[in-house]
Amino acid sequence: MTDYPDFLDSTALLADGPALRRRLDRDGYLFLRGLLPAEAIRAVRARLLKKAAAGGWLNPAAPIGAGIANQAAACKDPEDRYMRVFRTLWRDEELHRLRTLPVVLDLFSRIFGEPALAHPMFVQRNIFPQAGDFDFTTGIHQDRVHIGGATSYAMWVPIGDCPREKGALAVAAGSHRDGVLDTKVGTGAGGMDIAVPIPGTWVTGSFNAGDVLIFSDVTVHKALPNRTREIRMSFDARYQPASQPIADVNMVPYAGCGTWDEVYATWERPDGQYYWQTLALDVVPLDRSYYDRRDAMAFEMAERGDRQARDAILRIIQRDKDAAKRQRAERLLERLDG
Ligand SMILES: O=C(O)CCC(=O)C(=O)O
Repeated sequence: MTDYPDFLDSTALLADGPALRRRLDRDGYLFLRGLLPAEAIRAVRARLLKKAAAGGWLNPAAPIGAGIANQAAACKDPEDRYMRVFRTLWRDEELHRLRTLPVVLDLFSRIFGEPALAHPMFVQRNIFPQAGDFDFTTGIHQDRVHIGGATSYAMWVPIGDCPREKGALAVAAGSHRDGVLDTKVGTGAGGMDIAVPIPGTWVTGSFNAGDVLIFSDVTVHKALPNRTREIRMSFDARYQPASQPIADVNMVPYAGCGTWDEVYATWERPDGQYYWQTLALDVVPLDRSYYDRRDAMAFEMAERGDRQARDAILRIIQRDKDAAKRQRAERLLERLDG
């Protein structure tokens, strides 16, 4: 995995929207060096590390700035002990502002040839080092089933330098041409894995603070394992032409982080809050058929005691609106963990 070829560097095309668009359509991704100011990334890193340290995630014997994990606290989304600390990081106002910097919105507007919308919802990730009994490496997946709406593009940004061995992202170049692939229950994003051979060619690379990776919602991707002693911090935000439909799930804060009012109550400055409310957006329901299929499979597997279903079961408990389904999932989780 760490010997995958390097990303094709598209930084030289930065000013040329149509050329970026052609490359994105051809390869399914763009790797851009230094798009974001490294200083702004480092400042957010310092803020998040302070919160991570306060939550007990960092080794107290090392300087906070080194970001060395307290492996005894290793945890992952959506576990309670992860969420308790994570929500303080996700709510960080300077983190939110990074994804709507003019340099980012201008880039996507150039690529789309029309004004770009940054989805209000985005993900911030904290990946503890891989250890014998702990692994939080993001599995192989596509985003479309989780994001819905019109075609959207992710921007993946490590919060700090991220060499390959710290768990950089890898994409299967060209895989977007096969559209949405079949899924099965697994330990990948949203408790799903891809069920068919992966098309395309895996590429990856080492990131410096400020470098970004952009990819389409049908480009297959995964993370490399974090083999360092540090927590790998990153965020992934999504963008689309503002005139296109956006699914309702992208309009709310990350699950478990409260309402927008609760998020913004922790901010010191109002700029950047509710920026989407002045836009005439076409908000549509998420196509939930992929989740419905996942849930039916996960229940059936969990009834048989198959622990592969655990992540999907956890997600039902954390996110499903149907109380009866949540209760069934809780009973099954107890049995799986029993
Ligand atoms: O950061 C990761 O580990 C996974 C990122 C990802 O899957 C995404 O950006 O869609």
